[in-house]
Amino acid sequence: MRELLQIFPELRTWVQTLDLEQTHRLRQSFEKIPFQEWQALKILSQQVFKKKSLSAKRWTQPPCFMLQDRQIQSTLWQQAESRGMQHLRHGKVAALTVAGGLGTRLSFPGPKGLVPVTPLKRKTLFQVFAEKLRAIERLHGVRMHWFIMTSSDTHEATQEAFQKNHWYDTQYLHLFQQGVLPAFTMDGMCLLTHEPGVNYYPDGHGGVFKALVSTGCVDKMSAYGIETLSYFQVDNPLVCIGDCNFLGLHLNRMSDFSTKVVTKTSTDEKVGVFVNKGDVLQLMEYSEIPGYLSVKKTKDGQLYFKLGNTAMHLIQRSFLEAMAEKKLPIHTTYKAMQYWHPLLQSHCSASCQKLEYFIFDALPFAKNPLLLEVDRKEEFSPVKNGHGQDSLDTCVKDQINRWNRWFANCGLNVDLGDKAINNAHRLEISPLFADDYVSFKKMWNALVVKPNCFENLYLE
Ligand code: UD2
Repeated sequence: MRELLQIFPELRTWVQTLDLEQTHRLRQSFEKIPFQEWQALKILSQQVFKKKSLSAKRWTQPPCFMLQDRQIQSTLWQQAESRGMQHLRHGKVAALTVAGGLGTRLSFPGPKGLVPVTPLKRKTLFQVFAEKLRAIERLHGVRMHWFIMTSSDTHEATQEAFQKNHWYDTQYLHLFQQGVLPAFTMDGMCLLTHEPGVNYYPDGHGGVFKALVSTGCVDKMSAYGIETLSYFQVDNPLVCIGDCNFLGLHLNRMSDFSTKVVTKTSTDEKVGVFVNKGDVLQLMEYSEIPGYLSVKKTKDGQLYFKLGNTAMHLIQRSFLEAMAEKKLPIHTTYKAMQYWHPLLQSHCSASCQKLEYFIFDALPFAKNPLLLEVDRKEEFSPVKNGHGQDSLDTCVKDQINRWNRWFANCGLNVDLGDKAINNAHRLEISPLFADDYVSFKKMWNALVVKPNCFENLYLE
């Protein structure tokens, strides 16, 4: 404890009140993190609100395969699809979901993956993803391994839910826990528990690299012959997990790390944006980009930095492995947290410093990173907030709109009028029936008996 008290002298008085067993427990708790790392974290925690000087003068718009390029470069687009399909059908692709977050912002008591999101069947996000993966098996004749990163907050409940509901074949399901980081008060004291011990928190989705290696998941991927991971966040039920066009472009580019982007809807949309710093592609998180850059416009009045991060990536396994050795920057966010105050000898709640790694800080190390613009209406409607933007309401409405559009594109008269769009319980199409318009059209046309009423229609 002596060295630790050199880093945290504010604990000295309190530690003297502890008996041998308590002191041993506290030391063990601190030893989860190497001593050198504690020194670095302490220094970081004392740089509160120190804005990093961002020299943005060489920041430019990065190249991106935009929606209109699908027509302009249609041969490339089709060739990419067949290459991606081969890769997927040879079992070289697995799914990787980051699901360490709770549904707190939705006032949901458990893991976000257990939030019911579909309009009629109230399927959870995990069930929707499982059906998407089973649909890939039906379409391509290949069973996809699914790696799910959980955290100390979500692991048990997630594991229990999959065991109870049998959403996915356990032989192809791999849950692994991410690492942890401490948190600090605004004056640099690490948050403790009354046990006594250190309060640890999930280390951010950037913890995925180390966690995949330390839990042996990367070795499993290698043994299964998996070369590419289709990475997505647990909050977006519109994700297209087995996107062959995206896969083909990623492979053609020989990219380590590719991302789907959507054009930002407004300057205050809470998505990070891609920038080129010199010729290095990086992501500026919405909470960290300087205000004047987030509102910068082009001559024709469009946002200059408009390519929003959907957090849908294709990542090479070899790159995941390499990144586990790298030191990623630690990001600090400020949030109300509970902790035991050793000097006041009481429980406190105050705004504290939460530390996280971000996966997209791996971008500067990635070879040939690719950006692909996608249609937000078809692929991106995350559930983050209780109300307003990116809420359960907007997500249910976007799912209904998407399915109505498929019917309308097939020339079916589904004029459900405004009532339907506002009434979120009108129809639902399981990914097992179709997970995109092309397969919907094929499946619908193949239906011998076609339902003629869409009220509460469910197709599976
Ligand atoms: C994220 C991106 C934002 C944009 C948006 C798209 C960050 C910091 N911001 O915003 O730029 O791409 O998504 O929807 O990523 N998670 C873990 N473990 C952790 C922390 C998070 O698994 O320790 C997961 C969490 O379950 C969620 C995802 O990562 O699915 C992103 O969570 P967030 O709340 O950190 O970021 P968010 O959604 O505000």
